[in-house]
Amino acid sequence: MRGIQSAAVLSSLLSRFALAGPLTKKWSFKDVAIRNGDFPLDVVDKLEEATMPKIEAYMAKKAAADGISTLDIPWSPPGRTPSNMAHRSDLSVPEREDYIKSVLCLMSKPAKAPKSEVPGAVSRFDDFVATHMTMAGMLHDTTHLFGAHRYCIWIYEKALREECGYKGYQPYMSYDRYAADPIPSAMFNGNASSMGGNGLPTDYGGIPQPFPKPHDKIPQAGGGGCVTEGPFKDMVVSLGPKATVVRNIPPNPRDDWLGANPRCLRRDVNKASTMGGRANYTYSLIMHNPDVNAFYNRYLGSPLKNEAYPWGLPNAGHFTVGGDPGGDFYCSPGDPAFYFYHGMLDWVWWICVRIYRPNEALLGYVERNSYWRWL
Ligand SMILES: *[C@@H]1O[C@H](CO)[C@@H](O)[C@H](O)[C@H]1NC(C)=O
Ligand SMILES: *[C@@H]1O[C@H](CO)[C@@H](O)[C@H](O)[C@H]1NC(C)=O
Ligand SMILES: [Cu+2]
Repeated sequence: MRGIQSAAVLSSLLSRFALAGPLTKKWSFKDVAIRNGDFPLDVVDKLEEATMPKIEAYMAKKAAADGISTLDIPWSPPGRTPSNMAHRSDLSVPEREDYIKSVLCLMSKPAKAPKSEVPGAVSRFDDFVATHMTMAGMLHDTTHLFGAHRYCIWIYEKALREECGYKGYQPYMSYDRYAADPIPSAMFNGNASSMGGNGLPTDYGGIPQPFPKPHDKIPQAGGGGCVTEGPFKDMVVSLGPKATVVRNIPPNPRDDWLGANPRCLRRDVNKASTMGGRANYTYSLIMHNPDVNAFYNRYLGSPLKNEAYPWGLPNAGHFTVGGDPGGDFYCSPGDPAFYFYHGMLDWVWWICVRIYRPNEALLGYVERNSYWRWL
């Protein structure tokens, strides 16, 4: 019982924007904001809407200065215009299944990484894990964090599209919708259109955090063992672990962690983590930290005083699934949920840039051309 108001509107939009040729009408955000009636707009969704006119104003000004129409702004890559960008929506069940099919396809194709360098990569999916593992130092420094992860999402999305026939774009998970109860959600309920279920019960003791007590760990939520339900129950995790948060994972045979170490996907779908990603936390991060140092400190988790869930947004995302490899700083893209929470972080960046640096917001359109929402 999903609440997309009109599936017909959705499919006509999809064919207009993503499948058919460029649209002749001037693009407007209002045309494409498809809403799921089960979820009222949260404060961050409203911020997104409220800041869209800044982009439109910037585009109009730029076009006027160049003496061209908005539709003729030179976009990169060439040929992309606001009118043929893909726009976000909440995906229908068949659309979610198409996405899942393409991820399974990537997992069934041989790796391209040279065997001599990444002997443990069993599939094309693992190439992206190996990239994140080997470039982690650069990907996570302050100046590169957002852009580098946008790139990670974009190259993965490109592989799903070009190598596995996926017609859509990488969806993000809207944190707030999962925060109070992630386990039965459309993302993790373990059915055929979910991103797989929770892990079996284990006792791994929670996830250490660099904060003072009582916030020195994200408490364990009861899982942490192998995922036994949903499309990824038979997935073989091979690379790593390098910095695992779960006990009893055999060490990788190579000291660069890139050897074959076949094992199950483990998760602890964790409400204590997701609660730190509620919309009011995200809103406060965006609106109350206008200088970049404050923003990064808060983003990366300097604890909010008197908050029960003070972990920053990235932790709220990563430890939504946690486990192995999701909870491993280096190997986390080895859980396909990675691209969903990083998609959310990327969306937050897009909103920040629109508020604080609107003339750079176009960069948001360069590498990622859509913000599709899973649900
Ligand atoms: C899986 O769960 C989602 C979300 O609750 C629901 O929309 C969908 O119909 C379910 N699919 C099946 C096959 O039960
Ligand atoms: C978010 O809302 C919750 C529930 O109302 C509240 O306890 C918490 O302090 C709020 N946090 C922020 C950062 O606004
Ligand atoms: Cu990363």
